[in-house]
Amino acid sequence: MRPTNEALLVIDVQNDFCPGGALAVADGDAIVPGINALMDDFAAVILTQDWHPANHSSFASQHPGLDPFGTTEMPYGPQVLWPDHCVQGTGGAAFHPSLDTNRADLIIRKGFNPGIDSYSAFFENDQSTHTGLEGYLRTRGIDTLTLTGLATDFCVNFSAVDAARLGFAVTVRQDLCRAIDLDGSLAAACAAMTTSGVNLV
Ligand code: VGL
Ligand code: ZN
Repeated sequence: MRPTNEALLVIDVQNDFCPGGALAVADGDAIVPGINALMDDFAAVILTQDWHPANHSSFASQHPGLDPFGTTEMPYGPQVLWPDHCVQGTGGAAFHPSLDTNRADLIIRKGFNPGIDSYSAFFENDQSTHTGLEGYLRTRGIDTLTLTGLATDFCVNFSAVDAARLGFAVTVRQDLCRAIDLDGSLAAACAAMTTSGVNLV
């Protein structure tokens, strides 16, 4: 068992990011057994859940004439447009049925504000609106994080970079993550994480 200053953060292991889902990540479900096993090493396990209203502005369906996987300009900067996914209360937003959610101390939902996406577990995409996770971790005395989940190049990447920027020691278990890999986004994410001081293993 790891010391109590460490937490395992499991990012968005939800049906819509697994094969058959609305925004399926290749092999996304393959990481579930390894994540479940890793939970046994940690006194603190935290899950995140992408949790969008049906009219979320990151959905291409809300932008007539624009297609999924294109980019648009939002007040807070460029935003990739996605297929409708992880709509609150739907089966697609539910955790993968094999994920051991019983071990979770905290489930943090993100992306619930219709006007702004939230890749990171710490900040919405304006990079200033807090989700509350930082305060939770600090008040529990947690300063060291291991990240796993989906997708490596979006929500894992943004969460890892923000955590490092906030001063947490961060390790990303690449074997327990899978990527969307849109136009080189995986390579760019790995470079960004490394530059930020994230330990990619
Ligand atoms: C994610 C795209 C849109 C993720 C969430 O979990 O990586 N990617 N929403
Ligand atoms: Zn999303």
